[in-house]
Amino acid sequence: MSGVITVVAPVNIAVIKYWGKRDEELIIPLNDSVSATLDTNVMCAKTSVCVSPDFVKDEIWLNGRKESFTSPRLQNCLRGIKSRAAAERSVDDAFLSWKIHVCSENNFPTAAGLASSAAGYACLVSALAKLYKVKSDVSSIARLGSGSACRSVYGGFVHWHAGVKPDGTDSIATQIVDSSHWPQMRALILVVGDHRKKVSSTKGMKISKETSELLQYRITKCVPFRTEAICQAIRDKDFAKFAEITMKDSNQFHAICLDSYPPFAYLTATSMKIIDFVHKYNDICGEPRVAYTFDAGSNACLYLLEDEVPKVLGVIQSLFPSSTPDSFIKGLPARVEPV
Ligand code: 2P0
Repeated sequence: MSGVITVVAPVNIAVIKYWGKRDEELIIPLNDSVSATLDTNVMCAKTSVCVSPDFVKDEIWLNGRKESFTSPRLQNCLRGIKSRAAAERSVDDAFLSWKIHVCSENNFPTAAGLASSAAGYACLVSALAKLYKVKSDVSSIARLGSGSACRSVYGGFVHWHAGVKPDGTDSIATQIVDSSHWPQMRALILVVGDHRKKVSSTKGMKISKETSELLQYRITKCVPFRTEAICQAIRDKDFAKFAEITMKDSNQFHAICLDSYPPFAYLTATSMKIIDFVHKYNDICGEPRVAYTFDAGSNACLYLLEDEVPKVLGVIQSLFPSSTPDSFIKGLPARVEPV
């Protein structure tokens, strides 16, 4: 049996959202996106892999439950890594032919808009890359598992380039800056609900692509400029600019969900209360000090600088008296690291 390889990978939270696919099967997006990868010890997936000539079939356990290995996304990731390993001649043919056992777990709710698939597939592909000694960039392989997973392969702030090639080989993630670049940056996740979302991201993107005129406007007229501007704001550590673009992009993504036909909504009354609070807080400060962003779920991610955290937490606790320490998850940009 090979040694057991264990890797942890954190979630990433997009500030320029990925929404819509150019190619459904290869998971190639319609637009570029930008995210921050959170700290490994707050919200992460942990995956162990090993191969053996004694294993009779490929098997996977997710959060302690045995699952089917037949998922095309899972198969594509394994095939992608193995063919890369064969091209790089990093392991011998016998090793490549052995069956694999995978064991993966999350330390946060699955499928509630908390980017569980991003961390899960980034972790799986990073673990496989280590097992098969693949040295080249594997973000395009993580992408085959779940689009946003390609961004969790790197730490710090990350840019996923949509690419133009039909085979998706240029649809890869690159690091904008590493986690040491903006050490004051914090992400605060406000857990509004951990129920499973009604419309999956995959299904929602498909409906939006087919029906939303706003989506067409967004990918041509907004995202290219916003992406360039937010990358610059990150390099310049210009929080006000970063916050404005982040909030506008989240709002536009949720507007597209409503512009889809039939429409769907991920934001709840509590999410809207958080949006109102952030704008009032920023108005009182006279400049953006906090930015909200919401993925395909009701949970908020607030980006803010370290100094602001105690003040913001105090106001949130008074606005939501029933909140407990478990309602908050604090993180900061970090790297993917093997344990
Ligand atoms: C993002 N989301 O950029 C956006 C914002 C949700 C809203 O990436 O179909 O789970 O597996 O590629 O990656 C969620 O989409 O979807 C997502 P698939 P994925 O983070």
